Amino acid sequence: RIIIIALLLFGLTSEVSAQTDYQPTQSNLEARQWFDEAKFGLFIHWGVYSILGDGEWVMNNQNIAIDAYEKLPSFFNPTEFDAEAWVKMAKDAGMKYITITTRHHDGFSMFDSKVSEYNIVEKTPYGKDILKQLTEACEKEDIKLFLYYSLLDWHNDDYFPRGKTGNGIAGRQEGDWNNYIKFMKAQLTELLTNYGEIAGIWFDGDWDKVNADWHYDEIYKLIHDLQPQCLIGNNHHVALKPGEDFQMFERDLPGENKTGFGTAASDVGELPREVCATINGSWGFDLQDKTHRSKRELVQQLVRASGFGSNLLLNVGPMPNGKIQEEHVQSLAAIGDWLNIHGETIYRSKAGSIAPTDAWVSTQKGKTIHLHLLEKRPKASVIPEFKERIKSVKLFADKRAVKFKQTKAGLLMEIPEAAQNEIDTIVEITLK
Ligand code: JFZ
Repeated sequence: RIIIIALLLFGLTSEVSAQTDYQPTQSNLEARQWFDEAKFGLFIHWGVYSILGDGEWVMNNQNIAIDAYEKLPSFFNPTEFDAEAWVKMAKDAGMKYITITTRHHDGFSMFDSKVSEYNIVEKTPYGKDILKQLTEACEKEDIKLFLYYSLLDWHNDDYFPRGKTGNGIAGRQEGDWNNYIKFMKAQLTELLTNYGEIAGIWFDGDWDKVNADWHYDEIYKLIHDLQPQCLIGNNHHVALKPGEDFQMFERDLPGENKTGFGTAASDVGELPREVCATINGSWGFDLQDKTHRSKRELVQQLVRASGFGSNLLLNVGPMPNGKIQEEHVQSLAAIGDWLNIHGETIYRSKAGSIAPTDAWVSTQKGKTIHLHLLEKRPKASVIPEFKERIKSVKLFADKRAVKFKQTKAGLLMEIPEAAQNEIDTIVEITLK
């Protein structure tokens, strides 16, 4: 009897926080596999904050009162917005999916919502549903669409009590948390009902109220009931919770913690992985940010992510007119050029058996290992602790044979300096 009571108690308590009995459907497992092989996606941070050109946190950072911020939508008129152009840009960059902010922390819905008037159709002179346009363009171009959805909300009265952020924003004094949960469920239902197949929901903001009851059990179940294949991810920087289908790492490689909110190595799970990153220093459009990273850095980040068995979700913050800034368009085109030639070593690969270091990572497909040397090195290269039996070693670029020797020290290779590349020297090792 004691055992039965214990089991009952366990069943009851474990169900309050997550979708504990979650069994992914076949379609979900297939979607996970597709995602795992996709390797590269476009993140889009776009909202009424873009008008101010000071990032997506501007409401919080400038302590803009709710009633003042509410004037912003009346200035949002992206007459240059062209969904197809965005999707084509992503496709030409070698990206397989897009993740767009449907509602960021400012609480403004960038889609047609019947449960909140505070949305793009109701409140902007533009008056059209950009999400609808984007879903149609994605479908046409065979690009999958993920929806970023903020749990944290600086505008909704029912997001109360406030969390770590937004406390300088004048406005609301009280609210009903359960009502807020109900509201999110209603919006997620709209998103998963009115826009065709959605590849995933990308949650963010959990970290604002670490001990809040987000009702993930109901929310995750709702999503999987509406669209079983829909992949759920949550930018909460802790170990995976039941009901989630992939794990995300913000500005950090899996297991790294360079940003201070990275994920501990012990929290890295076995589900598909995704690293998200910016081209300059900002997610939302930032008029003054000139810190655009070079082609070398961006390609290397994609390669490193692959070497950690992870996708890279690379961000652009479109301008208020609907265009994407030229520097970022060019960066994406440059990565696309690189992938056109080297994509075979990235797409559908797994993390390779050669452990990553600062100087290299490896990707692998069956018996073929691609060793990516990310720094030029002396002619003779050593990969320590390499014990597998080798059939051949070649340069990926021209398939020229590489002289190699296997000794106690590891794998010794001779790669002439002239054959080495600034961005990535790829060595193709075929195992016996
Ligand atoms: C979050 C958002 O706040 C940000 O605007 C952007 O959307 C990014 C992709 O995700 O970034 C975070 C995440 C976690 C913390 C801070 C910002 N944190 O733990 O303090």
